Amino acid sequence: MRYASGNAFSFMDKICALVVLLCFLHISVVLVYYIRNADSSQTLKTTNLQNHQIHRKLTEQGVTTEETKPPSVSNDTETERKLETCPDNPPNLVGPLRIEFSDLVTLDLVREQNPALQPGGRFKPQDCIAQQKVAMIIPFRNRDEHLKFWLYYMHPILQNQQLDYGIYIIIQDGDDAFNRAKLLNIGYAEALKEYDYQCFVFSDVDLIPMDDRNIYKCFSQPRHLSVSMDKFGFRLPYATFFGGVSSLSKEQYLNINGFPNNYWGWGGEDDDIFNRISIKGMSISRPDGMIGRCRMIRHGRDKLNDPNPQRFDQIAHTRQTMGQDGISSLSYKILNVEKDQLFTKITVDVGKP
Ligand code: UD2
Ligand code: MN
Repeated sequence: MRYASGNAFSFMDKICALVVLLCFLHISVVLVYYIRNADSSQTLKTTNLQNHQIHRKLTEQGVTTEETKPPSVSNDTETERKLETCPDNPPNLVGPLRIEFSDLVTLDLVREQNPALQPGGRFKPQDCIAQQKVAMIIPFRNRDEHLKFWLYYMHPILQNQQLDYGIYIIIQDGDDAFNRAKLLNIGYAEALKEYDYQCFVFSDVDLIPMDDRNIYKCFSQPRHLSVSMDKFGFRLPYATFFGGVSSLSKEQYLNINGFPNNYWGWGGEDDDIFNRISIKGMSISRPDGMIGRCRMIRHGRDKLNDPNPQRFDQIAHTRQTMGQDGISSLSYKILNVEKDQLFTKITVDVGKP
């Protein structure tokens, strides 16, 4: 059939008009929804990023974002209500986490996603009293790419772990060989000047736990937290390994006179710390191998951090040196302090090898 009758034509016209009208209605409704949701599109862009799960939990648990914040109470009795100590097993932990290092992360995104932080990267839970006040200490020079990921993953994890914590990035100034252990000592001393911390977590900037049940707090013995690393095929490289991430209470740290100040360059300082702990009759506590899995951001050896050729000789003499060399003999100069919502950065002159 090539032509339709006149009647059929006008009938078709009506149908067409109806279809056009429906299309128009559909487009308007879609448009209205689109405009109303434009604000949250920023968040949608990052849906592939793991933090979502954790953030949802944080909001449920009363760590509020701008929109969900309850109106402030002028009457103090409400805020002074008796809080209980946070439980041993924080209720909102997620368990295994997907950790990947995607380019989408920026410091501004991390700031946006962690509205409950106070200047200095400080946080304490609102609905219970944290079991421990923990200073997170990171030895640092020229690793901004890694720091970004560390902050992105760690802030939500630490909040879910219900810790009263602060983040201290200790930056070695100048071009001398890197001195990781001395920077950790400085972090201990500087953090304590600011708050009554009872526990110190010492973490490489490039290590992220793959399970938030690996709680970044202190235990009855010094703790080694990074027990199974991707870089070592998720096993301990050797039984006395203490590198990566560790935690010591103030008492445990003082008992070993802190860490050595004279390991310049890569290696050995972690073994010296292990020696100090065992010489003082303490043992190492560790999470189980599955919970203690973690990822290290792949990297080459930094300039100015060549292997320390004296390390084997130094490790052999910890017993003789630890009394004089440690927190008791620590000396350094503060060059700059920067407070950000996400961290306190302290730049120091650590002296010369
Ligand atoms: C291993 C240990 C580490 C330490 C080191 C020997 C692991 C996961 N970690 O790390 O704890 O015992 O051997 O010293 O096995 N850093 C800078 N800028 C630099 C150099 C180092 O920020 O230029 C910091 C940074 O936090 C880094 C850490 O020092 O993560 C350790 O240095 P590394 O990552 O180069 O050494 P790595 O991975 O062999
Ligand atoms: Mn590393």
